[in-house]
Amino acid sequence: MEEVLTVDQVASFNQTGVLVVPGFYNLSEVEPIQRGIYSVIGLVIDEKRLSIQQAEFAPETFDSGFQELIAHDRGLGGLVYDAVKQIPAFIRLASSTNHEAVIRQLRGTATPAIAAGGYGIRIDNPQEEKFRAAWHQEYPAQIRSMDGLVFWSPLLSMTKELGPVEFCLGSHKDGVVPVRMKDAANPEKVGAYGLTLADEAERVKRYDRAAPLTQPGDMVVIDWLVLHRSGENHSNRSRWSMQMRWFNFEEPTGRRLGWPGSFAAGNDLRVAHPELVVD
Ligand SMILES: O=C(O)CCC(=O)C(=O)O
Ligand SMILES: [Fe+2]
Repeated sequence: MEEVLTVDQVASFNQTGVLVVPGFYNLSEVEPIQRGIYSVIGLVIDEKRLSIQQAEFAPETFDSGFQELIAHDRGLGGLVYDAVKQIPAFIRLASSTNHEAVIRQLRGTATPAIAAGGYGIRIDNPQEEKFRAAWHQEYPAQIRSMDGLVFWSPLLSMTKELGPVEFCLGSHKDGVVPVRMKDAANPEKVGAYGLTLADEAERVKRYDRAAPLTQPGDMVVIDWLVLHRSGENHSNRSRWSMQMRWFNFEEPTGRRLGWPGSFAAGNDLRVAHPELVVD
Protein backbone atom coordinates (compact mmCIF):
# COMPACT_ATOMS: atom_id res chain seq x y z
CA MET A 1 0.00 0.00 0.00
CA GLU A 2 1.19 3.50 -0.91
CA GLU A 3 2.88 5.70 1.73
CA VAL A 4 0.66 8.75 2.11
CA LEU A 5 2.62 10.72 4.73
CA THR A 6 6.11 12.15 4.39
CA VAL A 7 8.96 11.11 6.70
CA ASP A 8 8.71 14.54 8.38
CA GLN A 9 4.96 14.16 8.95
CA VAL A 10 5.48 10.76 10.56
CA ALA A 11 8.24 12.16 12.82
CA SER A 12 6.09 15.12 13.83
CA PHE A 13 3.14 12.85 14.62
CA ASN A 14 5.29 10.55 16.73
CA GLN A 15 6.62 13.55 18.65
CA THR A 16 3.34 15.30 19.43
CA GLY A 17 0.62 12.65 19.01
CA VAL A 18 -1.28 14.82 16.53
CA LEU A 19 -0.75 15.88 12.93
CA VAL A 20 -2.65 18.24 10.61
CA VAL A 21 -2.62 17.11 6.98
CA PRO A 22 -3.96 19.99 4.85
CA GLY A 23 -6.09 18.95 1.88
CA PHE A 24 -6.01 15.25 2.76
CA TYR A 25 -9.53 14.77 1.37
CA ASN A 26 -10.84 15.98 -1.97
CA LEU A 27 -13.66 18.47 -1.59
CA SER A 28 -15.53 16.23 -4.04
CA GLU A 29 -15.57 13.62 -1.22
CA VAL A 30 -16.68 16.15 1.41
CA GLU A 31 -19.40 17.96 -0.52
CA PRO A 32 -21.74 14.92 -0.80
CA ILE A 33 -21.61 14.67 3.00
CA GLN A 34 -22.54 18.35 3.32
CA ARG A 35 -25.35 17.79 0.79
CA GLY A 36 -26.55 14.80 2.77
CA ILE A 37 -26.71 16.85 5.97
CA TYR A 38 -28.54 19.65 4.14
CA SER A 39 -31.12 17.14 2.91
CA VAL A 40 -31.62 15.55 6.33
CA ILE A 41 -32.21 19.00 7.88
CA GLY A 42 -34.71 19.73 5.09
CA LEU A 43 -36.53 16.44 5.66
CA VAL A 44 -36.86 17.14 9.39
CA ILE A 45 -38.17 20.67 8.71
CA ASP A 46 -40.76 19.24 6.27
CA GLU A 47 -41.72 16.33 8.51
CA LYS A 48 -42.40 18.69 11.43
CA ARG A 49 -44.20 21.16 9.12
CA LEU A 50 -42.03 24.04 10.30
CA SER A 51 -41.95 27.36 8.49
CA ILE A 52 -38.13 27.45 8.35
CA GLN A 53 -36.68 28.47 4.97
CA GLN A 54 -33.49 26.71 3.85
CA ALA A 55 -31.24 28.71 1.54
CA GLU A 56 -30.20 27.03 -1.70
CA PHE A 57 -27.44 24.45 -1.04
CA ALA A 58 -23.87 25.75 -0.92
CA PRO A 59 -20.92 23.95 0.72
CA GLU A 60 -20.27 26.92 3.05
CA THR A 61 -23.86 27.03 4.31
CA PHE A 62 -24.78 23.33 4.10
CA ASP A 63 -26.46 23.53 7.54
CA SER A 64 -28.94 26.22 6.47
CA GLY A 65 -32.01 26.04 8.72
CA PHE A 66 -30.27 24.16 11.54
CA GLN A 67 -29.97 27.08 14.01
CA GLU A 68 -33.69 27.84 13.55
CA LEU A 69 -34.48 24.13 13.94
CA ILE A 70 -32.74 23.75 17.31
CA ALA A 71 -34.08 27.11 18.49
CA HIS A 72 -37.56 25.69 17.84
CA ASP A 73 -36.81 22.31 19.47
CA ARG A 74 -33.35 21.27 20.68
CA GLY A 75 -34.41 17.60 20.51
CA LEU A 76 -34.56 17.84 16.72
CA GLY A 77 -30.82 18.58 16.82
CA GLY A 78 -30.29 15.17 18.45
CA LEU A 79 -32.39 13.57 15.75
CA VAL A 80 -30.22 15.15 13.04
CA TYR A 81 -27.07 14.11 14.94
CA ASP A 82 -28.14 10.45 15.06
CA ALA A 83 -29.21 10.50 11.41
CA VAL A 84 -26.22 12.09 9.66
CA LYS A 85 -23.66 9.42 10.63
CA GLN A 86 -25.64 7.14 8.30
CA ILE A 87 -25.00 9.20 5.17
CA PRO A 88 -23.31 6.83 2.68
CA ALA A 89 -20.73 9.41 1.54
CA PHE A 90 -19.67 9.75 5.19
CA ILE A 91 -19.28 5.98 5.68
CA ARG A 92 -17.28 5.87 2.45
CA LEU A 93 -14.95 8.58 3.72
CA ALA A 94 -14.67 6.96 7.17
CA SER A 95 -13.64 3.65 5.65
CA SER A 96 -11.44 5.11 2.92
CA THR A 97 -8.30 3.37 1.75
CA ASN A 98 -6.34 6.54 2.55
CA HIS A 99 -7.18 6.09 6.24
CA GLU A 100 -6.04 2.49 5.99
CA ALA A 101 -2.79 3.63 4.37
CA VAL A 102 -2.18 6.12 7.21
CA ILE A 103 -2.71 3.58 10.00
CA ARG A 104 -0.53 1.03 8.23
CA GLN A 105 2.19 3.62 7.81
CA LEU A 106 2.02 5.14 11.30
CA ARG A 107 1.53 1.87 13.20
CA GLY A 108 3.10 -0.70 10.94
CA THR A 109 0.06 -2.92 11.41
CA ALA A 110 -1.14 -5.44 8.87
CA THR A 111 -4.47 -5.70 10.71
CA PRO A 112 -6.26 -2.35 11.06
CA ALA A 113 -9.89 -2.03 12.22
CA ILE A 114 -12.68 0.54 12.11
CA ALA A 115 -14.16 1.06 15.58
CA ALA A 116 -17.86 0.12 15.58
CA GLY A 117 -19.86 3.08 16.87
CA GLY A 118 -16.63 5.07 16.72
CA TYR A 119 -17.48 7.25 13.75
CA GLY A 120 -19.84 10.19 13.67
CA ILE A 121 -20.39 13.83 12.97
CA ARG A 122 -20.21 16.16 15.94
CA ILE A 123 -22.49 19.17 16.11
CA ASP A 124 -21.14 21.52 18.77
CA ASN A 125 -23.81 24.13 19.30
CA PRO A 126 -23.04 27.68 20.47
CA GLN A 127 -22.87 28.12 24.25
CA GLU A 128 -23.67 24.48 25.00
CA GLU A 129 -21.73 22.53 27.66
CA LYS A 130 -23.52 19.17 27.92
CA PHE A 131 -21.82 17.45 24.97
CA ARG A 132 -18.55 19.33 25.04
CA ALA A 133 -15.63 16.93 25.45
CA ALA A 134 -13.47 17.84 28.47
CA TRP A 135 -9.79 16.82 28.53
CA HIS A 136 -9.67 13.14 27.61
CA GLN A 137 -7.89 10.34 25.82
CA GLU A 138 -9.76 8.32 23.24
CA TYR A 139 -8.86 4.91 24.62
CA PRO A 140 -11.06 4.87 27.78
CA ALA A 141 -14.00 6.09 25.71
CA GLN A 142 -13.52 3.36 23.07
CA ILE A 143 -11.76 0.34 24.69
CA ARG A 144 -11.11 -1.40 21.37
CA SER A 145 -7.31 -1.28 21.44
CA MET A 146 -4.73 0.91 23.13
CA ASP A 147 -3.34 1.54 19.67
CA GLY A 148 -5.78 3.68 17.74
CA LEU A 149 -6.16 6.83 15.67
CA VAL A 150 -8.94 9.38 15.29
CA PHE A 151 -9.24 10.98 11.88
CA TRP A 152 -10.87 14.37 12.56
CA SER A 153 -12.00 16.77 9.86
CA PRO A 154 -14.12 19.95 9.92
CA LEU A 155 -17.14 20.46 7.67
CA LEU A 156 -16.79 24.23 7.91
CA SER A 157 -13.83 26.60 8.19
CA MET A 158 -12.72 26.62 11.80
CA THR A 159 -12.32 29.93 13.59
CA LYS A 160 -11.23 30.70 17.11
CA GLU A 161 -14.83 31.61 17.98
CA LEU A 162 -16.08 28.15 16.90
CA GLY A 163 -13.79 26.57 19.54
CA PRO A 164 -11.24 24.35 17.74
CA VAL A 165 -10.09 21.12 19.40
CA GLU A 166 -7.15 21.68 21.75
CA PHE A 167 -4.27 19.21 22.21
CA CYS A 168 -1.62 18.59 24.90
CA LEU A 169 1.40 18.00 22.69
CA GLY A 170 3.41 14.87 23.46
CA SER A 171 0.96 13.70 26.15
CA HIS A 172 0.46 10.34 24.38
CA LYS A 173 3.93 9.34 25.56
CA ASP A 174 2.80 9.29 29.21
CA GLY A 175 0.38 6.39 28.79
CA VAL A 176 -3.22 5.91 29.85
CA VAL A 177 -4.45 8.31 32.55
CA PRO A 178 -6.83 7.25 35.38
CA VAL A 179 -10.27 8.85 35.25
CA ARG A 180 -13.31 9.60 37.38
CA MET A 181 -16.62 8.41 35.94
CA LYS A 182 -18.45 11.68 36.79
CA ASP A 183 -17.72 15.32 36.13
CA ALA A 184 -18.53 16.84 39.53
CA ALA A 185 -18.74 20.37 38.10
CA ASN A 186 -21.12 19.29 35.28
CA PRO A 187 -23.50 16.59 36.57
CA GLU A 188 -25.56 16.81 33.34
CA LYS A 189 -22.68 15.11 31.50
CA VAL A 190 -23.17 11.34 31.29
CA GLY A 191 -21.35 8.34 29.78
CA ALA A 192 -18.13 9.18 27.96
CA TYR A 193 -18.94 12.91 28.39
CA GLY A 194 -18.73 12.52 32.16
CA LEU A 195 -15.22 11.05 32.25
CA THR A 196 -12.69 13.41 33.79
CA LEU A 197 -8.97 12.95 34.31
CA ALA A 198 -8.26 12.17 37.95
CA ASP A 199 -5.52 14.83 38.11
CA GLU A 200 -6.69 17.08 35.29
CA ALA A 201 -5.54 20.55 36.39
CA GLU A 202 -2.10 19.42 37.48
CA ARG A 203 -1.57 17.12 34.49
CA VAL A 204 -2.49 19.38 31.58
CA LYS A 205 -0.11 22.05 32.88
CA ARG A 206 2.84 19.84 31.90
CA TYR A 207 2.37 20.21 28.15
CA ASP A 208 2.51 22.78 25.40
CA ARG A 209 -0.83 23.09 23.64
CA ALA A 210 -2.07 23.61 20.10
CA ALA A 211 -5.54 24.29 18.71
CA PRO A 212 -5.12 24.22 14.92
CA LEU A 213 -7.56 26.10 12.69
CA THR A 214 -8.46 23.81 9.81
CA GLN A 215 -10.59 23.90 6.65
CA PRO A 216 -12.89 21.37 4.98
CA GLY A 217 -10.64 18.81 3.29
CA ASP A 218 -8.00 19.06 6.02
CA MET A 219 -7.46 16.03 8.23
CA VAL A 220 -6.16 15.89 11.80
CA VAL A 221 -4.88 12.49 12.88
CA ILE A 222 -4.95 12.00 16.65
CA ASP A 223 -3.25 9.28 18.73
CA TRP A 224 -5.77 7.55 21.04
CA LEU A 225 -3.58 8.41 24.01
CA VAL A 226 -3.05 12.13 23.37
CA LEU A 227 -4.96 14.47 25.71
CA HIS A 228 -7.43 16.71 23.90
CA ARG A 229 -10.66 18.59 24.49
CA SER A 230 -13.34 20.50 22.59
CA GLY A 231 -13.01 24.27 22.52
CA GLU A 232 -15.97 26.41 23.56
CA ASN A 233 -18.19 27.55 20.76
CA HIS A 234 -18.79 31.29 21.24
CA SER A 235 -19.93 31.90 17.68
CA ASN A 236 -23.52 32.03 16.45
CA ARG A 237 -23.25 28.87 14.35
CA SER A 238 -22.91 25.16 15.20
CA ARG A 239 -19.47 23.64 14.71
CA TRP A 240 -19.75 20.55 12.46
CA SER A 241 -16.86 18.05 12.34
CA MET A 242 -16.28 14.41 11.44
CA GLN A 243 -14.65 11.82 13.73
CA MET A 244 -13.57 8.52 12.21
CA ARG A 245 -11.85 6.09 14.56
CA TRP A 246 -9.56 3.27 13.56
CA PHE A 247 -7.52 0.90 15.72
CA ASN A 248 -4.93 -1.86 15.54
CA PHE A 249 -6.27 -5.40 16.16
CA GLU A 250 -2.77 -6.62 16.99
CA GLU A 251 -2.18 -4.54 20.14
CA PRO A 252 -1.97 -6.90 23.18
CA THR A 253 -4.44 -5.23 25.60
CA GLY A 254 -7.15 -5.01 22.96
CA ARG A 255 -6.54 -8.62 21.98
CA ARG A 256 -6.67 -9.80 25.59
CA LEU A 257 -9.98 -7.99 26.23
CA GLY A 258 -11.42 -8.97 22.85
CA TRP A 259 -11.81 -5.38 21.50
CA PRO A 260 -15.02 -4.95 23.54
CA GLY A 261 -15.97 -1.28 23.00
CA SER A 262 -17.05 1.14 25.69
CA PHE A 263 -20.10 3.26 26.55
CA ALA A 264 -21.59 3.24 23.05
CA ALA A 265 -21.42 -0.60 23.11
CA GLY A 266 -23.06 -0.74 26.57
CA ASN A 267 -19.84 -1.67 28.37
CA ASP A 268 -18.44 -0.26 31.59
CA LEU A 269 -14.87 0.97 31.87
CA ARG A 270 -14.78 -0.38 35.47
CA VAL A 271 -15.19 -3.94 34.18
CA ALA A 272 -12.48 -3.80 31.50
CA HIS A 273 -10.09 -1.58 33.46
CA PRO A 274 -10.82 -1.32 37.21
CA GLU A 275 -7.28 0.04 37.68
CA LEU A 276 -8.07 3.06 35.49
CA VAL A 277 -11.08 4.27 37.50
CA VAL A 278 -10.61 6.43 40.59
CA ASP A 279 -13.29 6.67 43.40
O1 LIG B 1 -14.42 17.86 17.99
C1 LIG B 1 -14.35 17.88 19.20
O2 LIG B 1 -14.75 18.82 19.86
C2 LIG B 1 -13.77 16.75 19.98
C3 LIG B 1 -13.19 15.73 19.11
C4 LIG B 1 -12.69 14.55 19.83
O3 LIG B 1 -12.61 14.46 21.02
C5 LIG B 1 -12.28 13.43 18.98
O4 LIG B 1 -12.34 13.56 17.75
O5 LIG B 1 -11.93 12.38 19.52
FE1 LIG C 1 -11.71 12.60 21.55
